[in-house]
Amino acid sequence: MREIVTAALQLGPIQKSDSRENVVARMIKLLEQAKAADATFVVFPELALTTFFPRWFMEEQSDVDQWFESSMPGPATEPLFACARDMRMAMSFGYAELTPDGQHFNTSILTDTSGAIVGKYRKVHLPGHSEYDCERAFQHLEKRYFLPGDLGFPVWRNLNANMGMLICNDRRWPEAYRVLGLQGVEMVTLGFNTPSVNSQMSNEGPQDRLFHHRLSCQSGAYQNATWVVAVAKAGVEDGHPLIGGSLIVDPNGKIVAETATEDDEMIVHVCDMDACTFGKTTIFDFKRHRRIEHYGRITEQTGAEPPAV
Ligand code: CDT
Repeated sequence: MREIVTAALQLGPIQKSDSRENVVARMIKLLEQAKAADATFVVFPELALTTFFPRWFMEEQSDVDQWFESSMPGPATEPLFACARDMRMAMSFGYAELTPDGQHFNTSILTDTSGAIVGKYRKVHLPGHSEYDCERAFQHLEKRYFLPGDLGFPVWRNLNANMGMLICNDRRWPEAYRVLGLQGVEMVTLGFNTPSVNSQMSNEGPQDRLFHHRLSCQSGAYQNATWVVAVAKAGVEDGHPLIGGSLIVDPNGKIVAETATEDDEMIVHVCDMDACTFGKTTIFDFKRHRRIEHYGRITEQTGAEPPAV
């Protein structure tokens, strides 16, 4: 058995006025709870250090850049790294990354138990729009503030397991999981900020949103025989509700733990990486069963092309 005691550390809402220092203090408190539960691996949400700022339309680049980190760790996040290092805990969390040459990404990192950053992923599937949209009940401006990720979907060896990261909207795309699956991934971490209502369809509420979220995580886990740890930033941020429903999903696609609140909350599970072996060597033994000669459209075509009527 290759067991990793894994904690999903959900964050409740972060308001625009909350400082990074305040958020990091909350993250450290959760880290301590996870340590008390014997966890050696913890997962925090997407854009964990700030409010979900892409809901706000900004024109001035200086207003945008205040939400980004130009170093990791930086002055505000160093105490989090120090705490994780002292407690010998590996972690993954998301933040807005500003590179030295001025590029903006929605990023997640993976650390080992010494606090070293061993993996970085930049969100590939950016939902929403890039200009103010008065037809929507609220804005979702990820396409305005971020570039699409340029690092692909890598998998790293960490804690004696094959680990990969996705970020929020990526979980809705089976291609993203499959690229990780093709590298033998055993643990997929993903943070999310998912509004509780659809800004373009007012009758799609929290129950539908949670259904689609669970469906996406459970199918990704099952079809690639991997653990999936999906962690929310939840609750009401400056009047805008986000779903909770942080999950740990096993390689059979079953939910083994789920949060019950929309606040800071920990769920923990002993995840055995060897539980991935059965699926990977039977029904999802890719080498034996995949038929790539028929999958060309997946990489040759972006939009749907129905037959002529
Ligand atoms: N953060 C993020 O990717 N949220 C999206 C909202 C989609 S609606 C524009 C999600 O897929 O949950």
